[in-house]
Amino acid sequence: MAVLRLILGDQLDPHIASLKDADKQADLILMAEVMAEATYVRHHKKKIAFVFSAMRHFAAELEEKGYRVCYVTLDAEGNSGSLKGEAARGLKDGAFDRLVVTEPGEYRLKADMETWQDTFGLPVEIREDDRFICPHEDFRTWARGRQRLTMEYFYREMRRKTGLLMEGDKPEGGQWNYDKENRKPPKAGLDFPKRATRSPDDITKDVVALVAERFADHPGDLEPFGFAVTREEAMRERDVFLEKALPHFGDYQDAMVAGEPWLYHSVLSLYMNCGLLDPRDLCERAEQSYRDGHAPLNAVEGFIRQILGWREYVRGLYWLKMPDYAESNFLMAQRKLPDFYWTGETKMACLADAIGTTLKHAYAHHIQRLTITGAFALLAGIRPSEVEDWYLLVYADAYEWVELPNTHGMALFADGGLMATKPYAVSGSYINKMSDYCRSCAYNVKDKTGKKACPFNYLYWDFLTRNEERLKGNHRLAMPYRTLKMMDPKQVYAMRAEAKRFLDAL
Ligand code: FAD
Ligand code: DLZ
Ligand code: SF4
Repeated sequence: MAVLRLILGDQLDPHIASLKDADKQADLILMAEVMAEATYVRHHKKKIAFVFSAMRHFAAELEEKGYRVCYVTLDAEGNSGSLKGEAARGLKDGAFDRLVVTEPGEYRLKADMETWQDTFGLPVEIREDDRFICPHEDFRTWARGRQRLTMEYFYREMRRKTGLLMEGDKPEGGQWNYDKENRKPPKAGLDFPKRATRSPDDITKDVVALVAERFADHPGDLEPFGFAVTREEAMRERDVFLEKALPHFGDYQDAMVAGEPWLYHSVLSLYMNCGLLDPRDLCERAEQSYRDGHAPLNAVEGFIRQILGWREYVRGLYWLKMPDYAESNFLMAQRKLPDFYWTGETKMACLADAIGTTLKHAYAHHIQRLTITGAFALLAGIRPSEVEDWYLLVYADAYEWVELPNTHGMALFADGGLMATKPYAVSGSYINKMSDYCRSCAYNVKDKTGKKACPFNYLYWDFLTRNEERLKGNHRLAMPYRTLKMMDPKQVYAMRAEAKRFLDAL
């Protein structure tokens, strides 16, 4: 008999596992816009518009390829509001003897799906998502028996397995990792490539109107809406990146410039994560760019490491450690998320820019996420679950498999060091070195105490003092702890008093 095949909003790939053996005549492809997915956190308006528009375009792509598609819009009559409800409606009339779906990227939904078979009284086949380069079993095998799950070793194994940037069994150029060459501060006169602007087509216009009406209370700017929403458009974004930005990607990977959201970053995560671009293909194209002499090795290796290394690694870690992973709170952080995360209204120029960009574009680049919004939340001791919800809802590329390890593990050290070897705690001097933010800030980056002192400075030392018992054994923090010991206790006291005043006023 025929099969009902459910495709989720981040599975927009014609090669997705759930379509592999589809019978175009007999089977039905089900896609549904549902309130449960749009509101389990209050997603940024632009993110919802992106997902819905890309879903609608993908449904049209499938129809063009000859599939029978049932697409349920948010306002369709009878829309039950949940994926389970829509699957149940699809199966109700007895036309199908089986439901096939590709595993979702979030634990909560996977756990829900595992109950469907009992509820429906029909086989529900949940297939592994083979868009990822490292299957679950390979990650489990790699992790087995290791005391530390160091990304760098995982990455080397992935390089060997895929042959990407390899010369026989040796890494291209003799080194596995060129990160040391990828930390240049920004300098005046850098010419960042322009990104494509496109006018929304009728499908996107409809979706934008729908989101404006139904999700008016969600955070973020809905317009102007300029994301690619079809595979073709996403491929154009990819090509612009490979041609114009990739050659400089490495050098300025850690740089931040006020008012410049994209720099030399790819801005492709949202397309990879929803299925419009294939990560493997992207790595191969980046490698080709190096082989053609178009982009240098430090740029291409840096870019491939982010995708083949970090992206695959966080996904492996998420599924290996969930659901307990989300529960840890190693630093016992309990403070509420400050209101300015929702408005960007703060005198701290670095946070105002990173949050402002986020609310405007549903995007911020990695180093803003890690060393500005992430580091502030770490230093201020914000409760991990609140920070995680924020990251999950504000970014167009955010799904829990990738958001949670990055926030919980990398930015907040809430897992006690499973993922990061030390907390990414930064003081003002790091931000000043890697950005031009401090020049236009109301605070003085050189000051550690006093009304004008940069909050990152006293919060940094307060963080180290407050967490000394938990962190002093970390050898990567030996130097700052030595410096702390040598500081005048009166100065430490004054910084801690300043930190308390600041945090109490948040
Ligand atoms: P580029 O700088 O151009 O990097 C190229 C690609 O590498 C990205 O598109 C992405 O696919 C991959 N990549 C780079 N770093 C990472 C990483 N640490 N983990 C996984 N993939 C990576 N990324 C998401 O895709 N979704 C998230 O929800 C997300 N949340 C994050 C939360 C925090 C606190 C931090 C510190 C990082 C988070 N990241 C997340 C990782 C990274 O910041 C984004 O992938 C990146 O900023 C996306 O922009 P880009 O496409 O321009 O990336
Ligand atoms: C993010 C999202 C949103 C906003 N809406 C939908 C939706 O209406 N229908 C759907 O199938 N998927 C949506 N998604 C993506 C899902 O939330 C995503 O598939 C899960 O979080 C698993 O990664
Ligand atoms: Fe941020 Fe401090 Fe620099 Fe201001 S002075 S931009 S708060 S690091």
